[in-house]
Amino acid sequence: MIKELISGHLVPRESFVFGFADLHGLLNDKFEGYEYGISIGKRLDDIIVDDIINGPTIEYYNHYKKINSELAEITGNIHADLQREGIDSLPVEPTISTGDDSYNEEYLRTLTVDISHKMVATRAGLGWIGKTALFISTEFGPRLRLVSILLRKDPGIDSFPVTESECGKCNLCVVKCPAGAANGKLWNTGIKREEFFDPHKCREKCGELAYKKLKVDARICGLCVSICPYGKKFS
Ligand code: B12
Repeated sequence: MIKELISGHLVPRESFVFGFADLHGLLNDKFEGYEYGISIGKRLDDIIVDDIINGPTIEYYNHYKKINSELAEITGNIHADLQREGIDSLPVEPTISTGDDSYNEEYLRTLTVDISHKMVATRAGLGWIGKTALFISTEFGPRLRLVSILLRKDPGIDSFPVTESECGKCNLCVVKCPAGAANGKLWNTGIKREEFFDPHKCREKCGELAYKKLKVDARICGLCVSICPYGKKFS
């Protein structure tokens, strides 16, 4: 029943992936009682992503802002439908913005928010984490934006969590990263982000490129998204 309810909001259906995650022991106390999640990913436009191979473009910047609002609207609508069915849920924003209270010193120090959409996605069995810390979906590679909805009750999990990387020896994103943020180590659920990827180096370079190329105050690059062969495979 929940599957049909969600599917009804994902139009066109082929541009989306979704799955259910068991999050026991993975969320902090703020989310007490929420032990499950829905992960939703919306495919990015291939022409726009192919075009950022030499740096961010204004089309990419506008595209990701548009998908963020679309995903926020979709999760809001799913949440409302679930409430009507008596199912308690909590939609999580696609990203944070400068106007957000969580955009504070703690965030700037850790570059970590309360809910990692990538973690919900791996738990939902939708893919793994690549060498530049992107979520690589089995359907669209890293060419997607993610969002999550937390639930108190099991929605009917029918997949297995992914626990390790499938990037193997591929190092294309590591070499292409203009920040030199990754060291090539493979991800698994026991490794911390900082052991294979420096988010501060990435953020600094994203800010630099956004200003230089687009004259905007934003953190945007996307070269790792564009170069990944898993994404290209489907374009
Ligand atoms: C902080 C942040 C950044 C920071 C830091 C990036 C980073 N890689 O950590 C900065 C500003 C640099 C950044 C940049 C970008 N970001 Co950003 N960012 C976020 C944000 C807001 C929070 C992520 C966070 O809290 N990280 C903390 C760490 C600890 O968690 P994590 O990296 O999400 O996931 C780790 C753990 O969860 C763990 N893990 C995964 N599964 C499991 C399972 C278990 C059991 C355990 C224990 C652990 C575990 O492995 C992961 C890697 O170490 C998310 C939105 C969100 N709420 O998730 C978007 C998000 C990660 N960003 C995204 C994107 C697209 C980008 C950019 C490409 C932006 C751009 N347009 O150019 C760049 C490229 C970044 C890159 N190569 O990673 C997408 C990623 C999509 C994808 N395919 O992966 C997200 C999910 C936004 C979205 N709604 O889609 N970002």
